[in-house]
Amino acid sequence: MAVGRAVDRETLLALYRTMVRIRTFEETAHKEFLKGEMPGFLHLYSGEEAIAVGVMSVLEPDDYLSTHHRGHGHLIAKGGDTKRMFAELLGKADGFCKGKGGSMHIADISLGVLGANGIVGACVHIATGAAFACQYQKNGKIAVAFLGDASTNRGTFHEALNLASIWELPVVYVVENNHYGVANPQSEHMRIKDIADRAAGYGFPGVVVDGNDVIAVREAAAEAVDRARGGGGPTLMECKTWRHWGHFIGDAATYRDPVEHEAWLKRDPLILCAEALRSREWATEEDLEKIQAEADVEMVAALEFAKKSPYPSKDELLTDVYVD
Ligand SMILES: Cc1ncc(C[n+]2csc(CCOP(=O)(O)OP(=O)(O)O)c2C)c(N)n1
Ligand SMILES: [Mg+2]
Repeated sequence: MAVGRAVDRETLLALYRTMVRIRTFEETAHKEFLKGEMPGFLHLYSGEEAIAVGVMSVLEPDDYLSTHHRGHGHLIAKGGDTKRMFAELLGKADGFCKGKGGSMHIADISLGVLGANGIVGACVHIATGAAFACQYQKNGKIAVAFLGDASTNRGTFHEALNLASIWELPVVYVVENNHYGVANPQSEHMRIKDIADRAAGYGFPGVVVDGNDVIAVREAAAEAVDRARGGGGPTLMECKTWRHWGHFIGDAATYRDPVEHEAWLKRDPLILCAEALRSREWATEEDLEKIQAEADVEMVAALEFAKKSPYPSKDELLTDVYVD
């Protein structure tokens, strides 16, 4: 999704549309999972859509990204086809990884998506390596890593940031701080309030961003992306946000304060973006309803396509698994 930098009517509508498509994808997957029709685990991105959409709106189509276990939104925002995504979630042959990756390992190299990843924090080193390749090849591309708050406690996160700093790599680290690592609140897994402060230890900028405000995310991302592409090195963007559901489907999230949860729900990124569109008189209620209706139609058709897709044949079992 490439749109101009200025937030005009068309741009904001495009951002809203992609957020609605991600939310509708996630809620459709949620219902399907609860019917027992989807194997594996699903970590829903609902509530965090403004981050993927805001960042992706200032990337070039062939820039790289790597993401984590909560990665559906990143692929959709980068242009991933929802039919092939549902097929992947169902383990079908038409999926992005021919059904072998599933929710946590969706990748599409043609879109620059180096993969979701079930290993917490692995996306950090993968994006850092990709950024090194971009610099080495002088191809003008950059890499972005999307990671969670808890994954910034891994040793490899610090090693990667140090190297990225020393080599001035064209990389942006986007921390999606939803304030929990599974059931552990941030206050119990680190002693600092702003994860952006960690960038100071490596001598590059760290910024705190309202992760539920797509315009704020886009503005901060534009600056970080320009710095990376212009040879200025990395940036750490900490986007404060909240997941609507538990860590994965099946986690009732009883460890969260219901009052805090309700307060965050009022700041749902879709609600904030719809308000921004209404207050500028850029969209009527009918416009917003039409966007939702289109997303509903898309996801029904995408799920239907995925259900009809065949399972991979047995002789495909080891294809694309080993490299000679
Ligand atoms: C290396 C590693 N350690 C632990 C786990 C188990 N695990 C899966 S998700 C998760 C928490 C991740 O929290 P955060 O990085 O904040 O991302 P969020 O789920 O909140 O988006 C953990 C500990 C794992 N998958 N990989
Ligand atoms: Mg988290």
